[in-house]
Amino acid sequence: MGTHLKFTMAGRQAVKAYLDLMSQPCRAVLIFLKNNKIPHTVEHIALRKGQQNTPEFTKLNPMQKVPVLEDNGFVLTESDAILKYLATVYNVPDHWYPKLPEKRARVDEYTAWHHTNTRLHASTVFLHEVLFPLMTGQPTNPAKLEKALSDLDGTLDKLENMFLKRQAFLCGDDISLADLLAVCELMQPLSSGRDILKNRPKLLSWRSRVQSALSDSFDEAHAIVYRLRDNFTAKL
Ligand SMILES: N[C@@H](CCC(=O)N[C@@H](CS)C(=O)NCC(=O)O)C(=O)O
Repeated sequence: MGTHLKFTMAGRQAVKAYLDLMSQPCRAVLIFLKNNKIPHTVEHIALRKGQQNTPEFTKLNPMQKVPVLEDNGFVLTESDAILKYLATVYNVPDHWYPKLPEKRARVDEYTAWHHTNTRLHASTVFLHEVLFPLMTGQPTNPAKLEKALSDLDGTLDKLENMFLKRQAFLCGDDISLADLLAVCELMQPLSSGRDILKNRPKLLSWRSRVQSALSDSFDEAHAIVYRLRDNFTAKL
């Protein structure tokens, strides 16, 4: 560790995050660490090089997935759990993961739903349009993309008509972990130049609010998505 060793004012050692910024949940973790000035170091795990499958990384996370957080020997996987752990251990503003049971339950309600809805459907669009063609050299399968887009539409409807129906952010009047996890997923299809929120004014203004609440850390973490988009659209 040596020069990487850092201590917070409370005497905590800097946490170590294993990340690949092409991964949506990894971006959420990095944005949260930066935004809340939580002392951390980043270990880059390049998924495209299969670095998640090395014996060393497999020992850390037998699931062979990122993100992983290491805090003084305590190893934690799953972005949702990582964010909630960080919010609980560090003195972050309450709006991220409110202590009031009803407010906290609203965040938990969204994050429980998130993985099989927002994450599943936005990432399926990305897989069909960007990742599979890159990996196989085969063009996008239009029928599969169509189905993925239609599933995603159902999720976007629910985000607008349920979560954002009466409030500025997904779980209340201020930004929470829910918005962070959601925005990172909804940005992923932009890698091909596809802005899935284009015709959705309610979600577009939500994204602007989230983006301004996150300030520079949002664009820094998404630089890789913007680069991919620029390369992808230049080829068209
Ligand atoms: N539910 C997990 C998902 C983790 C996950 O699927 N990570 C992907 C990148 S987004 C990964 O590491 N994939 C590598 C692989 O499957 O080989 C979370 O939210 O942290």
